[in-house]
Formats: sequence, structure tokens, C-alpha cells
Amino acid sequence: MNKLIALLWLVGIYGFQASAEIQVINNNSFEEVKNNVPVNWAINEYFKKNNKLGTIQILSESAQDGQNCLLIKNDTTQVFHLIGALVAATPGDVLRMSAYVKGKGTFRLSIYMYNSENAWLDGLYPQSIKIESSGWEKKDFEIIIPDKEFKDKGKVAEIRPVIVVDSDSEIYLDNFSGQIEKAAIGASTGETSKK
Ligand SMILES: [Ca+2]
Repeated sequence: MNKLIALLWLVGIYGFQASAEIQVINNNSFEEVKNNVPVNWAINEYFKKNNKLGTIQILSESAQDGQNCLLIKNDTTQVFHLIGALVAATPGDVLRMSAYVKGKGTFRLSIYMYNSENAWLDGLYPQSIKIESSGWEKKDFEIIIPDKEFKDKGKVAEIRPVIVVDSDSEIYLDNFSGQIEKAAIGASTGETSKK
């Protein structure tokens, strides 16, 4: 009986911690704009080739949420990456991302991963999905933060969300959502549960 009580106690503790969620980014609806790029987001110029890169436009009509939506046009042979701000993450955390999209082409919501010293570890890219719609559709992606050592660089400590738009694509985006659900083990930083 004592074992059962102890087990229930553990479930209670870890269940409580597992429910803690952290929002990945502010300005997720692209309403705040500076220099024609949404605040908290940046275009990754690394993929520019022969002086060509996809383009981003802020549209103030036909938004899915609020006033603004994004149009990412990629008519190059390279991918286009719109990257979000750094946020702390722990191996085993579950990252749930979604966005409303329409247009034509392929895209995915991905992440870059960094160690505790902000050094790049790797990117993690779920499979691209095809979009061919004139109406807004919500698309969901789930990523589990890998629990492994990256060569001599250690484990993941921080991530960035990345909106990836492939070649030959015109994708409208709005109402991005990114939530980290903390792993049950290791979630000992004392986040306050929303429940
Ligand atoms: Ca919006």
C-alpha cells in the first residue's frame, strides 16, 4: 500500500510538471513589423545563392488573425528559412508548432538547436507538407527535442523555431503557435503550471 501511495505521489508531481508549457515566441501573428520583417523573426541569409533568395511580404489584407499575415515567395532553387527567437529547451521536451497557411507549394515548421553556450548543434526538419489551398488551413508539427550528445558539443539547451518554405512555393502564413511541453524528467526549474 505504501508503494501505491508513493507511486500516486510521483504521478502527481511529474504530472504537474509535465503540464507546464512555455510559449516559444512573441509576435506569433506577425502584427508587429520593423523594416518589413516581423519583430522577433529574421530571414536567414545563409541560403542566398547567386544573390537570390526568396522574399517575404507583410500583407495587411486577408489575414487569418489580426491585421497582418506573411507571404513568403520562393522562386529560387534554395530553401527559405524565417527564423524565430532563441528559447530554452530540454532534451525530451515536446515542441508543438502550428500555423495557418494557404497558397501553393511545400513548407514545414522546423527548429535549429544550440547548446548551453549558444553554439549551433544541428537543424531538425520534419517532413515538408504540400499546400494547395486558397483558404486558410491549420497545419501542425510535433518535434521531440533529441536527448543525445552532439559530438563534442553536448546536449540541446536552446532552440529556435524555423519556418521553412521550399523552392517554387508561394505560402501565406499567419497565427504561428509554438508551445514547449516540458519533459516529465528534468523539468525541475519550477515553472508555474497554467492549470
Ligand atoms: Ca496576423
